[in-house]
Amino acid sequence: MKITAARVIVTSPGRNFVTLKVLTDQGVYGIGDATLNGRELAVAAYLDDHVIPCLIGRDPARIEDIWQFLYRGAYWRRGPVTMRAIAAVDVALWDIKAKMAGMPLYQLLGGRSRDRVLVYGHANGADLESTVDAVGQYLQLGYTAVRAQSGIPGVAMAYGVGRGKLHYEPADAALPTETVWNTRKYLNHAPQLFERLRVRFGQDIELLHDVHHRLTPMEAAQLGRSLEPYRLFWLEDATPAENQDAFRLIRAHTTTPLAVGEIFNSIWDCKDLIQNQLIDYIRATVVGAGGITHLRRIADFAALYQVRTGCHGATDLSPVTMGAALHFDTWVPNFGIQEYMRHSTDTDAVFPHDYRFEQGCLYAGESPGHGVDIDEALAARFPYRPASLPVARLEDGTVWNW
Ligand code: KDG
Ligand code: MG
Repeated sequence: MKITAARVIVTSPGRNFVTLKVLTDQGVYGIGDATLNGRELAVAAYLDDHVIPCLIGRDPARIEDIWQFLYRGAYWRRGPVTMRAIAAVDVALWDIKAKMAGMPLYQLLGGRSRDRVLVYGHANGADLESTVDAVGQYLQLGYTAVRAQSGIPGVAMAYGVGRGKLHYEPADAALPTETVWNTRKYLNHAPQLFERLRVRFGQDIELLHDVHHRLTPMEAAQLGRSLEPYRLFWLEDATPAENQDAFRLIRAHTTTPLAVGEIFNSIWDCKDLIQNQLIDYIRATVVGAGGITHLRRIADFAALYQVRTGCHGATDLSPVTMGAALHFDTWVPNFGIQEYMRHSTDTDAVFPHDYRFEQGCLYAGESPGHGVDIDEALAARFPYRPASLPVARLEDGTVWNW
């Protein structure tokens, strides 16, 4: 069996996606996601110029060898652009292998570890009351785990507050929108949100919160401690993770569970946090961390330290990533939770898929492969539109972590 061609499809059915389609001499093809929010064309060029020419003529069954070739062979290892390109190839090859075997992907990975995949939705509102209402709407839809983000009085455009009820798209303009951040107001406000949520909805639902890298380690420790009465499922990205030792300080001061890793792209980003048990959930995902082949390695390593998975699943990860992640989640023994931000109806139409939502859980489909395709004719009707993530500044003008 040989790879005969591969092409990159860039489409924007409500937001931008980069998709790789790998074709073979047996008529079977595979699909992989390579979307990198705000930097889509960089990955498309990397695939077109440097990766696809190396794939032609190779045996698509040699997934591990092709992964090593693209990773070690580039000499310049890691990085979001390279690793997303490798992920797209890897997921497309797993798709081909599973289609050739006539099996859903989770069967090839080792079979089911669970019946369904617990997901969390994204509730947000401009103020406390509307955020509490938004959480209520998610519970009515059947969710049992909800991430809550609220607007903060005096902070224009706080992180996580969207313009729609079920969708949140931060990449809102061709050039980055500049937002303003105030840590003091946030630290005063966040506990009030979770106090209200527990009073209104009780103790049995799972609540999550994303700090989105905004705090220093000591501020994060203070927040974790002030949220302890509300028993969060996790507090995410409490401080930037380049300096992983920072999490020692947070850990020393709070029992609130910590999640990190949506911007990680290899096991080397995760290693110290995991082996020093500084986090509880690892957020690395299929598209971000080199595909199924590499994410599996991260998850197995994390299992040694009782760290569980919590794959990133915002809308900038295409349905192809969601499909592949659900097969991964169905198999992985140390599963924690899967993020699930719903895609728009246009996105769902461009990417026909067989996963489905029911009662707060997603179910991987049973069709051979990862169960997600791309309608190329429809995709062509949604051309690429430049869209950048925002930038944050402190009130004095200092650039901060968005
Ligand atoms: O592209 C950036 C988004 O994926 C990110 O802001 C979403 O933090 C996020 C999350 O937890 O889903
Ligand atoms: Mg996040």
